[in-house]
Amino acid sequence: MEWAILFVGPVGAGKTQAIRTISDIDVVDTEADATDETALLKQNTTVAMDMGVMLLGAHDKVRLYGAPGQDRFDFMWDILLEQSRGVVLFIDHSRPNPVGDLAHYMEQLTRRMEGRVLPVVIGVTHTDMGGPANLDVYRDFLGEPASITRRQAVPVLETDARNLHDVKTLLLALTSMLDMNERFPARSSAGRGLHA
Ligand SMILES: Nc1nc2c(ncn2[C@@H]2O[C@H](COP(=O)(O)OP(=O)(O)O)[C@@H](O)[C@H]2O)c(=O)[nH]1
Ligand SMILES: [Mg+2]
Repeated sequence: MEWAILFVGPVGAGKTQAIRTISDIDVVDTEADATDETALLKQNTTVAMDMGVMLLGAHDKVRLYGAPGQDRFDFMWDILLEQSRGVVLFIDHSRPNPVGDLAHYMEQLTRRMEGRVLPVVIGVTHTDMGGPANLDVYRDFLGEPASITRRQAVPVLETDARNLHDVKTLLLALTSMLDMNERFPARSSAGRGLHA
């Protein structure tokens, strides 16, 4: 089966890097010179999307999409989200307000998912570059379980996007959640399920 995972998060958080780290094919990217304020942050920025592919076991081919970082490519989000079965949200721990970034992206995801239930995992990057003492600030913000997935907690994992083991661990968390959802589907309405 062929399916997709969407990587989202602030510019510079590590989306492109993570896809490069894990992809089994050469990453298709559409990096171009940034012409606006994001140029101040990075020399190049992802203007449309990145795409990699991860082969999972003998049967699954997982497309890895990196969402564009610039607001004017916002419409891409909905298209990519529509095609994806799960989301990896990268938070750059060293940014001035990483919990604010988490709040922003969770809000965006909740709004755009419009009732669909997609598993989400958080990869906290750049912990080697400063920031809060530990990851509890994110877990405290999310509470348990986070409303975005309704019945699933959102794992928060320290991730260096350059490190294969870290990226694999993050994706393993996500695929385990998908697996659980398939084995134990949510009851679609009260009264059905056990005795249906
Ligand atoms: N120091 C450090 N650098 C990282 C980490 N994760 C990713 N990077 C680097 O951060 C830079 C920006 O990552 P990139 O994938 O282009 O960000 P994107 O805008 O989210 O696609 C790249 O040079 C990455 O190699 C990390 O945990 N620590
Ligand atoms: Mg990028």
